[in-house]
Amino acid sequence: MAGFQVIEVKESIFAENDRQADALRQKLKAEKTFLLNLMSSPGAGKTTTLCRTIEALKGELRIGIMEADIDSDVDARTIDGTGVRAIQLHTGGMCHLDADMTKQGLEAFGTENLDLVVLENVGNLVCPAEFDTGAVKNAMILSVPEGHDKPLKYPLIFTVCDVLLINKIDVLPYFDFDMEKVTEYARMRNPNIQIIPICAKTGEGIGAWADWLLQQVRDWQS
Ligand SMILES: Nc1nc2c(ncn2[C@@H]2O[C@H](COP(=O)(O)OP(=O)(O)O)[C@@H](O)[C@H]2O)c(=O)[nH]1
Ligand SMILES: [Mg+2]
Repeated sequence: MAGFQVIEVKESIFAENDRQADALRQKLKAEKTFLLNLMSSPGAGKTTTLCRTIEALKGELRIGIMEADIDSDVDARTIDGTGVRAIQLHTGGMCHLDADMTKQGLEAFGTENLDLVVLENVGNLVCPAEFDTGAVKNAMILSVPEGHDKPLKYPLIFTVCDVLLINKIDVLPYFDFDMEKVTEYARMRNPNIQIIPICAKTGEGIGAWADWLLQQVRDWQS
């Protein structure tokens, strides 16, 4: 027998994170605040989609946006221009947010009077998917230029997301992106995933997305 001990550090990090995430969800439930974790590659259209979502829902819901980035405030400035409250979180080089970082952000933000908080996670298809942030639902955006094979290459993020927005459908004529194939591959990972094609640039499909999100918030609050 080896004379040293092996400790599964990664497992214990995830177990502790899962406990914190569950505690955060319970607190949000008591406050009737819905937290959405929005993930994608950099440039897939998270901030643009959020601006459209705010336009569609700001008459119905009190919305706040938490922007997470390694080190910039570009997105918080953009959201600030929409008139809803925004906060910028800097991860200091980390490629994802965990439940404790999300909790710190929510506490600084003050969420008691908000119906919907969206966390724009750090742009990345790998690390953010590994950590439960405490969100009620996970959403992801895959944009047409990235290609329809991504559910095959980055399975975890498609497994943990409740809804997949296929953005930039305006550029479909220029790419050999196959909507049937992406649907098939995403459902192989997650048979229950909702798939909504959108164009954040023109607003096409945003109505269907906003309806889905509003229903989730109402279900959480009832
Ligand atoms: N053609 C097209 N461009 C888009 C669309 N949505 C976003 N973009 C552009 O994609 C780039 C990245 O968008 P952004 O929202 O910043 O992505 P993020 O990094 O995921 O937050 C910007 O130049 C947007 O104008 C879309 O539906 N169609
Ligand atoms: Mg952004």
